[in-house]
Amino acid sequence: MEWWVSMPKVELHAHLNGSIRDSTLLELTKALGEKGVINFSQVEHIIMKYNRSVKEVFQLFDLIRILTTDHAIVTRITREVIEDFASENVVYLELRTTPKRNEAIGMTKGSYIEAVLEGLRSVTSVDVNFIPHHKEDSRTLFSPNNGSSRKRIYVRLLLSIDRRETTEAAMETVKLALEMKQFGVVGIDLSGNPLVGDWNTYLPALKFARNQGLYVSLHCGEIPNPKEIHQMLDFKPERIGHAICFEKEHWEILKSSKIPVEICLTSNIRTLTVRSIHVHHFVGLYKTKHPVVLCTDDSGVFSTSLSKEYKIAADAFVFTGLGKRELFELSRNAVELIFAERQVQEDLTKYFDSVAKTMG
Ligand code: 6MZ
Repeated sequence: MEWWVSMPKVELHAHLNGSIRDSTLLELTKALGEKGVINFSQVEHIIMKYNRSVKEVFQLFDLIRILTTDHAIVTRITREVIEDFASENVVYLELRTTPKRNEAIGMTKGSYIEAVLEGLRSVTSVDVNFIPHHKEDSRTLFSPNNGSSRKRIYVRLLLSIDRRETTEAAMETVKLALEMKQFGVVGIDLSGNPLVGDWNTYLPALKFARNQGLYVSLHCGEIPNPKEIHQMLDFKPERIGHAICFEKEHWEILKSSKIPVEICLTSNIRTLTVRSIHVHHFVGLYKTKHPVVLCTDDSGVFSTSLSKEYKIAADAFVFTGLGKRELFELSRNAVELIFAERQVQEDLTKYFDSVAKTMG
């Protein structure tokens, strides 16, 4: 097995509905085509297209939203996504998803998340831990006496606020996240089409989330919007995703506030927001020891995997001395950036330490 596959990895920026297996997406599209809900030949090229502008990516997400028509499909997709990440040795996955309401099929934001949880419960091929630890329970997923030889993965959830939503809708999502804390919801993400919406719409809900002890990660700087980037950095989220269209003053604030950045190499190249991997801002951040973590964003939509992202980084940035050992350290350091409770962090740290020893 190649080292980038066998190496334990931490995924902190993965959208559930962007991570659907190609085969499942095609199957769902065909099924709806047969029912006459969509015209398969008209949407096939959207699914199959390789490079997409930001606008086209969000057209694809709208199509995917039509495909996830019922709770059973949400459950299935969740199960498959967990299996896929675990199969490539992702040991901690923070999965984000937008709770959806669809009255026509009796779906509420709450029942959508229930379906996601059902997906987590229904995984049988790998060991999944998604319920936060009780203090008195000392058993951990990676303790040497765990006895399991199967793949093991911690999963925690972030609930996403879509930029199309109103303040009330965003608040509803935060309240749901609070109710679901006991089932492994650790924070809130702000995502969706960066061309729509206004920061001040989401701010009350994000402030409320923070006051109630939820962590916040923001999609920041996917398009040039200097004022919003400034406002987001002023909010001091626990992490940000992307950080692409930053100007000098933004870099300065980011560096001094040390907000960790979730880096999505393939996603940025495929959405044409970064010209070439060789000019990607990852290198500058890495060299200055800014906290960064490699992530997939949408492994289905962009035909990638976390292993591939590590391999791409190793190939593209070899001149910075980024080899197998350095990428292992990058992955290990990501444990510091997770939103799960202390016990999970400690368990993962011990696990990474034990793997480091075998690397010599
Ligand atoms: C912003 C993105 C995104 O929530 O239905 N999403 N938002 N930028 C990106 N980079 C390209 N990739 C995905 O997963 C799909 C949703 O995640 C957000 C979009 O709102 C998309 O509809 P869920 O599970």
